[in-house]
Amino acid sequence: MIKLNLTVNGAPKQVICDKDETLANVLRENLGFTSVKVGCGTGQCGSCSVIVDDKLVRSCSMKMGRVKDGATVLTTEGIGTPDNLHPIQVSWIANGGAQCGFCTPGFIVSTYALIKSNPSPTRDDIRDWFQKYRNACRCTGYKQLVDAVMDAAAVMRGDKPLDDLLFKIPEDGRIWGSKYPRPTAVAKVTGTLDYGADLGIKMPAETLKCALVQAEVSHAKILSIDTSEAEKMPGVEKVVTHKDVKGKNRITGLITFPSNKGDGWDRPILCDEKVFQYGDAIAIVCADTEKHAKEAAAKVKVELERLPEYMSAPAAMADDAIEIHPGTPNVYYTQKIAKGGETAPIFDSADVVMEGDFFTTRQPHMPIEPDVGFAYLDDEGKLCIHSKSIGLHLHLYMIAPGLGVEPENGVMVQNPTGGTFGYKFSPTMEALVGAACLATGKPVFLAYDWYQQQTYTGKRSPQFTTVRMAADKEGKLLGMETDWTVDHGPYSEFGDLLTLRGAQFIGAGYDIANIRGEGRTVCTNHAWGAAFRGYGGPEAEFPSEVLMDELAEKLGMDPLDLRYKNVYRKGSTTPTGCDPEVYSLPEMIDKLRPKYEEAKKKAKANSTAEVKRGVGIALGVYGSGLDGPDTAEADVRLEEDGSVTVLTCWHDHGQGADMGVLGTAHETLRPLGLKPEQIKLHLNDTRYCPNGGPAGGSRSQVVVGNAIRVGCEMLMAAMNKPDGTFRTYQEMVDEKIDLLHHGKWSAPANNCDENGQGKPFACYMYGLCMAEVAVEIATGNTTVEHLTFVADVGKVNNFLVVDGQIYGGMAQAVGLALSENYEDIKKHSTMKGAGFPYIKQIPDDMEIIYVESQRPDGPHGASGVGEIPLCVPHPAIINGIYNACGVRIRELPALPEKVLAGLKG
Ligand code: MCN
Ligand code: FES
Ligand code: FES
Repeated sequence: MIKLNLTVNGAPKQVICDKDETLANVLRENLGFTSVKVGCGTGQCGSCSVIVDDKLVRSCSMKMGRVKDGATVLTTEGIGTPDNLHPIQVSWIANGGAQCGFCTPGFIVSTYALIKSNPSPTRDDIRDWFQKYRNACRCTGYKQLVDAVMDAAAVMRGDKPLDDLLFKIPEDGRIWGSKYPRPTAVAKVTGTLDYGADLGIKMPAETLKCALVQAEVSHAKILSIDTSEAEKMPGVEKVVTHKDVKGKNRITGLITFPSNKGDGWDRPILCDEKVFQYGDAIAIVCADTEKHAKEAAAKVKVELERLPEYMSAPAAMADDAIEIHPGTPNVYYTQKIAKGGETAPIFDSADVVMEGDFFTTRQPHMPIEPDVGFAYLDDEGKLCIHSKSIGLHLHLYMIAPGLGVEPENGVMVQNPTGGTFGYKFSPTMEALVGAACLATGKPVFLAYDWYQQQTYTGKRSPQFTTVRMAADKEGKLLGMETDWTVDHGPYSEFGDLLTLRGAQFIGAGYDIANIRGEGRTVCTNHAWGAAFRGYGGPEAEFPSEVLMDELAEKLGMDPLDLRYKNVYRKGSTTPTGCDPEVYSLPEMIDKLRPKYEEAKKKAKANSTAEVKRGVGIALGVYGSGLDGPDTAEADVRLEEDGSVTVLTCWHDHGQGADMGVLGTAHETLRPLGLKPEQIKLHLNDTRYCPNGGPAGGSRSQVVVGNAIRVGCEMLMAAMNKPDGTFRTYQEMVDEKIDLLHHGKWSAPANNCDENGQGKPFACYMYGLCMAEVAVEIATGNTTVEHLTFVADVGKVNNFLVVDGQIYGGMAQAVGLALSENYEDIKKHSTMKGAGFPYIKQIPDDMEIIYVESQRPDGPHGASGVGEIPLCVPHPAIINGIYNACGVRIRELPALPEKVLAGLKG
């Protein structure tokens, strides 16, 4: 142990700690400065940035032995507080810099150090700084962060009044369609918002800390689990195995379609008979400290019989492959698409036919915050689970039978969440802490480190897709044939629904009268397939959008002209045979065209022998909702002080559920003349909040938004007096009129049939992207220099949020196109190794053009936005690479060596 006297945020502090402890842990756990967030824990993300003796450091990588006695430390808490914000924090709020907010305190400290050393930074200086100090953000795409630094520096130099950054409510009192800052912004920029790991520190002292015993192979039979040595280790309360799990010990995958050959009960909470993938949890050690729990976990002996590991769909589909789940074939679901007439005769007689094979990767979600959760029994004996779940009611039903708990005896709460991008559509942590709590009867806490986050959470399912398109010589599409194979990993969870997305979205955006095809879901031993932003959209639209480019070349047409000729217009139908709800694609193309012509000229003029420049375009469509009559509920209550409380589950990944609820409710309640702060939010706790449904499928603005709208309208109708004015709270009470109103809304849609035909979504999102890229001929390295995104996401609730969704989604699409992967479990287990895009990989030059077509079924005309910006840019980038240097990439990611091989080939 060592003793140090430090000055932290101007106050003297004494710490006694191990010299090998990290500064991050000491600041967080010994001293309570939980603005210091630990993301990667290995110096790669900057979320733990603090200033030590005027030097910016990543505190997770600084051992206390290296901190000098008497050192001064500055954390975000010391920069500004909620009632005394620093200009950097004000600027972060004004520019929408905090989405999930997990990276925010680290960025704010880093910016503070930057402006101190350079009061007038250029945008490039800022980008160089964040690159050098490894400040990583997975949500924003960085552009709004650079905007925030520029504004903050201007204010600090005295070149701009701080007041310019403060939001002013317009005269009509309306915040819908504005840049009103999200309600959680102040807490995020001051580091005062407690995420799961911060709440864990503040749990009661008797809380047990958990460590997992995990598989280090991908497929094996479990012969025995010996916990005897581990049980005797210091501080150990219990080693929980499958024998302690009282229910079915399975998480149900909720099979969506009857033709699925599995039963959905394939994912163990704790492995009993078999290991199905690397990282599978075999036991949970519950101890007094995390250190003791981890030390004991290393002593659990698991005897295994190795089985063949099928790490890709083709391997698992081989004739001699054994069934991964005995009794269920590895190919357990097939989905057809049959629209219009047979395609074979069309292909026989078409003027032009184009075909290609494509592959999209096992893209990792890579939130900065690793998974975390805790559980306890409340005074009524109910099992309460707090986690990053973005589908609380759904997850309760998925895990309750496995745990042996009646759903009504369970409560689920979402913690403030540092990004999920869809991986938290799958419950895992929830079942693990639930099992540990029930087995010990004590509060339990479990946090993954970033390695566990990467190796033991679901991933985007890789997809092998073949597409054929037939067209006449004028470029009119006549027919399409498709074949797609989804590698869904070992667990069936939502795999059939994902496979349906191939039927719904390959070729989406175009009027194609005749389509035939088949897709299949395959069980493998690689990481299980979890929802990932876009859920099947990026996989489906990459092949058809790249093939459209190839077809244009064969026809001798410009790729934009070919698209313009074929996009949805009145009379067109989607691949599922229904009418689109709006026809905005022609207008979107019209808006892009002048920029496109300009960009092509610029690319030609700026190409050299060393660096070739090119322009690529792609378009995309994705549904806002879950298939069929997707439903949400919301309660709206009038309070004594005249304010209104909205209660629902609009789960917040970080996208801005708080702003979504506030904007929607405020717009609906405008006749009451409430100020935004008079609308209170009570969200994401199943004990109090009705079921809004999971925050997947970019559904919440449409579906939960409509439930909120209905609830607000019901309350106003109840308050309405015959003279058109509204009753006060007291009048409502006196007249015994209900104060609480239950809004419910179901989408006017139906499920697709076995041929993939139907009207699955009431609202869609439309995107058109232009990528301007540069390819270095010597290395094959691609730089995306400029992205333009034309978006129709309906009427926009909040522009700070929606801009941020689009920039951030595009940044993830750059990663998908060029660098991200999780295939090699070792190499891809770190942020750097997995190709996480830091700021210099993402263009600062990103432009958004809105076409706001009013949605008939969207609340106040809104559709969704979350996923469309990740469905379109990656094919645009790949098409841009071809346009630049003639190399056609059909398998993502377009790593430099692949492009180089193409250049040489
Ligand atoms: N919005 C708006 N106007 C519109 C449409 C949407 O202002 N016309 C706002 C909404 O109020 C909401 C946000 O945009 O704050 C996204 O709305 P929506 O598209 O309805 O999506 P959800 O709220 O259901 O969020 C989920 C969606 C999905 S599916 C994933 S995955 C995702 C995403 O959003 N993961 C994210 N965005 C993310 N953003 C961050 N920062 N982190 C994630 O993990
Ligand atoms: Fe410290 Fe990532 S750099 S947590
Ligand atoms: Fe940066 Fe979420 S806001 S990681």
